[in-house]
Amino acid sequence: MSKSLLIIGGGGHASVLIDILRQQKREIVGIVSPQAVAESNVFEGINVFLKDEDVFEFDKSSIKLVNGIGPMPKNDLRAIIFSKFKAIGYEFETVVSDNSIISLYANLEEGVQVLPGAIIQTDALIGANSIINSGAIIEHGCIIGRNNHIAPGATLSGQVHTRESVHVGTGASVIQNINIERDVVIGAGAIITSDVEPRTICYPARAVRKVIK
Ligand code: JB2
Repeated sequence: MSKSLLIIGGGGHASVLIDILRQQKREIVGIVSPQAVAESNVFEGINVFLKDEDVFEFDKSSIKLVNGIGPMPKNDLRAIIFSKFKAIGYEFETVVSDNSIISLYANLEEGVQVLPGAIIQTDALIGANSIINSGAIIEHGCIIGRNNHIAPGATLSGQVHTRESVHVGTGASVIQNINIERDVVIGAGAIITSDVEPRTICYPARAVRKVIK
């Protein structure tokens, strides 16, 4: 039987995960959020705990955690939460929307989250604690590192390899066989056609504006 779930974080990303989990009839025992939970009917009726230490009220063997903190460039909180509770012995649930399409021959590591409309093709590997956000496409043979965020609508063509803590922004496109090193941020809408060095920000090309005479 599936274990009950405790959600870490109570913002927009957590609301999307809870919606998926409720549709799958999973039991949610609470949310841990130091700030007030976001205004959304999704959170109605769920117990809220205010401190990360409140997680210890739940036995490691009886629940799984869901990492509801969204990753933001230059903010490691999501990765810190994952490694902190893993080190203590808690497990993280892998959350996969019923409205995503995942090849039978793809592999997802612990704590991966695949949101509605995402497609993950054959032989892709998604590293622990990474998010494949709504409508993103991960083509065949891609290897996605740990703690990545592939934002809504981004497309990674075949055999793209991202290392740890990469953020691919909304609607960005990466052509096939590209290597993206760790801590890279690909800006929303950028088109990547060559390998990217570690700790690089890739800005999208700006449209040149000219008044028509
Ligand atoms: O130390 C903490 C902590 N710090 C902030 N421990 C715990 N347990 N929770 C923490 N939080 C919680 O993170 C706040 O209480 C708040 O509920 C949540 C942050 O919510 P916010 O709506 O600001 O962001 P988000 O993480 O849900 O979503 C971000 O990432 C998504 C992928 C946003 O950028 C979204 O737009 C994006 N879709």
